Amino acid sequence: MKACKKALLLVDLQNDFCPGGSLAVPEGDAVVPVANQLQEVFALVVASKDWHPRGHISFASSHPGHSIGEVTEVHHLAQELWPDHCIQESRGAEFHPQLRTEKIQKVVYKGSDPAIDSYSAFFDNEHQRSTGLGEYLLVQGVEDVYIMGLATDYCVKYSCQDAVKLGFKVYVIEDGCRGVNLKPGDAVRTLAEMRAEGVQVLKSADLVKSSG
Ligand code: VGL
Ligand code: ZN
Repeated sequence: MKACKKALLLVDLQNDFCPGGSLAVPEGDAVVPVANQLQEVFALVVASKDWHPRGHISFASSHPGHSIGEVTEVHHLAQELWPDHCIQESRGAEFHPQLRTEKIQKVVYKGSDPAIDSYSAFFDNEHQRSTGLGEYLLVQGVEDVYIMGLATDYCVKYSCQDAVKLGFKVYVIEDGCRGVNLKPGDAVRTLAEMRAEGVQVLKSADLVKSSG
């Protein structure tokens, strides 16, 4: 197998995170063409799917008396409470219909433990269990991971942080991400935080310009 130094990671490009979905990220669908274009310049493309059972711990509906957008505590970790979303096998959990998927070589599923949330594509929020993505990338010889998707301030952020911890060189594609922005400015602040943590912030044009 040929070693592939670079990989593109597409985070949670699912219907529920796009306009019309249950946890719609503003302009979430605007990153789908970016994902399709970037896939052309990567030999290795991987993706994550948020994949929750009904009654998942991250759903406000599982916490009577609490509402969407509140932050509660689960096993001593802060847990944002969300609308029901990305229910396993539902239409909302499917990739956006315009996303090209034929080049995606591995899809990892996260958030399937009913009692633990998983923002990162690599580990659950308690760092108890790996999705297998880190191991997969290492076996492929990957050193550089380029990350984009939804949402900047949650799953993209946690995925970038874990990728750095695992020793990858990490790039985030700014125009390939959109934020939930529970608090105004969250996504912008997240990008600044990531820069400070060693993540390089790029634009998709930096990667595709030479091939046009
Ligand atoms: C996400 C909130 C809840 C994400 C997933 O993909 O950023 N956000 N579950
Ligand atoms: Zn989720």
